[in-house]
Amino acid sequence: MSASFRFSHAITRKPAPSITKGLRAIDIGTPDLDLMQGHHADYIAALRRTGAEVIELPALNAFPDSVFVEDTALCLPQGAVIMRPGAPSRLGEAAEMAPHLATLYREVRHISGADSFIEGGDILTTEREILVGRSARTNAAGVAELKTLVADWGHTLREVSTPPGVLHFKTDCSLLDGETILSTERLAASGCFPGYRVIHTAEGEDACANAIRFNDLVIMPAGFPKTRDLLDKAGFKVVEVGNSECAKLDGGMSCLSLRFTPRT
Ligand code: CIR
Repeated sequence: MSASFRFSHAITRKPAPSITKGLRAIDIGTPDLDLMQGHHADYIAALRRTGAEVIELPALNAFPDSVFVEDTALCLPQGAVIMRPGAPSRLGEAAEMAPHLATLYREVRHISGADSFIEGGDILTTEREILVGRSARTNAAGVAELKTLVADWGHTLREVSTPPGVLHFKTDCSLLDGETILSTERLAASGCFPGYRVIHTAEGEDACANAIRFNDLVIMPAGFPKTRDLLDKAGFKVVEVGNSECAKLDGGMSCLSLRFTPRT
């Protein structure tokens, strides 16, 4: 049982030149497209190193944030659910993803309520449950609709909170294995991980909480040596990938892919 971190497939989307207009909470500089493309290629190479098939979708210049494909869907073994992003400029990205998932899954469901908003970055799937953080992008109606949509697939959903000022729930945490979560202290302090083993990001390194466990690897942003050491010592096989450009747009390792094993 490791469906929450062992995957046969990933989907990514190339960054578009319009990435310079991507959403950001604070402007700390314009992302450099060339550098981002290099980091993106390294990220895809790391995913492929695990033996997974990576489907690379073409850039979508009409959607500046479309490289962050995670926000468009939730991929589960039984099927996929297309999200309704809470950022108005990102709503159309979900429709762009739907046909690709329809070729890979027998069943694709949709968050459809006009008042429902939910982004994949707020969803952490573990072996035992789906945690969804309410945030500025994910509201109660979105969470309730997702809960109903996944119930007959056998999934239990638990609503939690994303800390104020934090973009997504997974900005501050990642799944490391069936029972272990990497989390900032500020998120873990909310008590949202009862029964899990929690490894805290090292002091001053909250910005690396968004990592991914993908098959045998933990892929984390480069430049956080104390947390990297903690993960090494805990026995994880860590790969670092540059994230300086995505970080300017509040993006990290999970945002850049959908990870799944489709049941066809
Ligand atoms: C946004 O604000 O929507 C993008 N600039 C960043 C999205 C990051 N996605 C993620 O954490 N899943």
